[in-house]
Amino acid sequence: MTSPVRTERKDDVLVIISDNPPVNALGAAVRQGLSAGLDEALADDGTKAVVIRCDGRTFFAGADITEFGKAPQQPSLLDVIERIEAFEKPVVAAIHGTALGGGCEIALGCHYRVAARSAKVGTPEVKLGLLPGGGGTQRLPRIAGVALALEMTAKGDPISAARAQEAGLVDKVVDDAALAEEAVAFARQVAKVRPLPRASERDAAPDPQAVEAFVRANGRRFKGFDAPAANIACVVKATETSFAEGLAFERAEFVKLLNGTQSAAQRHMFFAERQAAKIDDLPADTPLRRIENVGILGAGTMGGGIAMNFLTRGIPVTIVDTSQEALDRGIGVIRANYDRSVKSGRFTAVQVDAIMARLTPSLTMEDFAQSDLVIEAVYENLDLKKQIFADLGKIAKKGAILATNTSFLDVDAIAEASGRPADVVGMHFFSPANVMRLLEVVRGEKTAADVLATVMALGKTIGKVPVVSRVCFGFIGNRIMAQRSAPCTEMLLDGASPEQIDKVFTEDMGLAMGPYQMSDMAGVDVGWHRDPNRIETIRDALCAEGRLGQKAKAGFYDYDDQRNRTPSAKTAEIIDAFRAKAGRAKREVSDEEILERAIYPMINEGAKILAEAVAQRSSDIDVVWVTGYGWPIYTGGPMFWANTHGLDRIVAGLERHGVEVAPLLHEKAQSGSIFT
Ligand code: 3H9
Repeated sequence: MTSPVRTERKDDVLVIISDNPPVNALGAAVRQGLSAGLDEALADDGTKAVVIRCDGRTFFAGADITEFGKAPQQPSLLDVIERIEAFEKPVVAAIHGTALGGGCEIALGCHYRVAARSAKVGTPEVKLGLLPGGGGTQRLPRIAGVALALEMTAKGDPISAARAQEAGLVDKVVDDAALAEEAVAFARQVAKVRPLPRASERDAAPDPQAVEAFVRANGRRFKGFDAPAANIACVVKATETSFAEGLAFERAEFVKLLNGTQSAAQRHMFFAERQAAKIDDLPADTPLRRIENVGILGAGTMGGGIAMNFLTRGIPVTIVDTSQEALDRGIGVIRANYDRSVKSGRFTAVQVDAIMARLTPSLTMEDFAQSDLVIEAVYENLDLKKQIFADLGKIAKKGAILATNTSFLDVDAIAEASGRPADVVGMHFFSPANVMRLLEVVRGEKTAADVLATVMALGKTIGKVPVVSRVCFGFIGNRIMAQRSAPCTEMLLDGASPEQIDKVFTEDMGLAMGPYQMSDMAGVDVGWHRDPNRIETIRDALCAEGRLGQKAKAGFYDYDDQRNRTPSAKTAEIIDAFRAKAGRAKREVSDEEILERAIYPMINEGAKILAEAVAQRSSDIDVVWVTGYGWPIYTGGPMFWANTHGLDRIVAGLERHGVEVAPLLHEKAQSGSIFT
């Protein structure tokens, strides 16, 4: 096998070049190639300095994540980095694209770093539940100081070349096109410098205030995660001990994280998100339709949020609603959202004006005649949607894609009504649609291949994580969510409180919200029949009392003016009354029972969704729940969590509570296999 690493001689400078598409991950062959390149530089007296650079779209994007958990191959990344730093001739990193993780650590091991202006450097290992295990936690604070090292390692966001230069992480920033040449020239300039600057030989100044401020500022963000604390501990260690001891500490912490469930879950999600973009029966080269402008029907919260995704990325939007008032209100909300982004520094006022100029409000669907894609975002009513699609089928130009944002209705029925079902697809956004990353792409019976491929690609363009679902009630996400509502109501009647049930979801399982917190946020009256005299459920009773959720400062919980939540005596009274009416006795409900009755059925439904091929793969279900429903990434989504929790345990729990176990779940539990 030919090596992905080659060398080129530029007079007295040896350039070691990696070409390992797509992202120059530092797999064994690359590490061996780098080592061989150093051998060559060492053996040749004519070589006075070395440059390490990469071909393709990026400098090394990190260790090869697919190698984790497999038998280690020599040389290790740590060995290569140590060897670079100890090298007796100057080694210069020439950085373009993104120098990430192990890639950033290679650069830090080099004596000098030259970066292309558009380059970024970062240590995102924390997002994989890890820490930079190639000496990054020890070299970063030595070069850039504790505060930036904490930001980079424990949060994992990359920084620009300019910022890296300011912090001393990069010695020179050059024009992108001139990088290769400039790096060689720089190497030549420093060829005679001795002693060589080695990060490991510098001291890292302690900065307890920075550590304290950082921990305080990020407590909420890090809640539940193991890796941020380990990253922080390693950076602090760098200020307390020798480099060698710090490195040993880093190694031990890295191995601990690597062998833990959280990192396995986060690495699973890394690949799951990328896998979700692939459609099994669709060739990767399926031609795409051009989407240069978008029509959106409905200027409400959903329509407005959807519009922002396109506007922000330079795609013009025509937004239509039935009344001038609704249109004005919707546009006002969009404007206010962008104005907030100006305040936060994300956009300038001039940029926002340019964004808003791409928005064309209209009162007639006829204005969709030239739209490449029309997304319907009106309220959930099948007859209404069918009528709209019948109209759109006539108004939209040939080749336009017609999408519905329905969250549970029959996309096939809507598609048929249009008279051109091949052009129709579901695009299910999640609220707030300008923020939430999930996009469920609902593939109808007759959705054309190029329509599906276009919408998947467009989803990525607007920064979403698109996941394909077949048509069924609620698709992947809401169908699973629906499973928890009936058992939770039953448990309220048995004696659990809304706060106890929510606690199991949030504190124990790590979800962003429990069912009752979510209900209060969305509005207890969503889908309510609106007759205060018709009280058949606990929800009807809450609504009849005006307890409509956060917006009314009362729902399942009570709220103060700052929306702080407290348990409600009134809600408890309503539940007690329902229990008494049903002639049931109040009893203790354990947290374990809540887990078994509320969470296990969600897994059971996931198994049914897989068996019916509504989802292509179990990891797609995980992506839906992590990106759209607040399932914590560190347990890897419901199906990954189920694997780690034990499928046999889940089957036993379901049976204990009289739930019919999905055949696929049963089969897997019995055969000792897992969802893959
Ligand atoms: C590390 O470095 C540990 C060390 O500190 C210590 C070791 C001792 N490995 O994202 P894309 C694949 S941990 C293997 O769609 P983009 C990816 O799966 C690592 N494969 O492209 C996909 O495959 P496919 C720290 C990788 O342009 C393809 O490349 N580094 C790796 O949107 C294209 O990826 C990171 O965490 C990898 N490291 O974004 C950085 N990276 O085509 C992880 C990517 O089969 N990577 N692949 O689906 C990224 O953040 C993005 O890939 C990047 C490009 C920004 C580079």
